[in-house]
Amino acid sequence: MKRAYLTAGVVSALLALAACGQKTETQAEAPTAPAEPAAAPAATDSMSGMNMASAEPAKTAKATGTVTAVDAAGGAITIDHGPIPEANWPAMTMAFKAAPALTQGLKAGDKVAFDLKLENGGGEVTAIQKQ
Ligand SMILES: [Cu+2]
Repeated sequence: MKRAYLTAGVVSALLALAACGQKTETQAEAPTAPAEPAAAPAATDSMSGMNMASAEPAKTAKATGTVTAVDAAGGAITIDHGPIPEANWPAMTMAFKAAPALTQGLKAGDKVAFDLKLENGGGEVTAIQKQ
């Protein structure tokens, strides 16, 4: 009887240890699981524009430039643009988001005038025409 009692005590102690071990693992995983879905949209966001992160509200601007690349499938156009004071940008070559319908018919070398929606340090072309 005494031995059986001891054995039961050892077994329950081992079970308690095992339960503790499982609990620790679960707790260690818990914080990382919810963090991943939250981090994913942020990473996508910063990749959609240039790495000039800012929390400024959306503004619009008009600019002119020369198309250097069109990525209709990727929804982007790269333009060697003149200064854009609204965005505090000097003249530079950069990629903008652009709906495929807007960039249809445009190709590298085209001189363009375009409207921009500025946000998060990047810009989206909302209208564009050849000059
Ligand atoms: Cu720029």
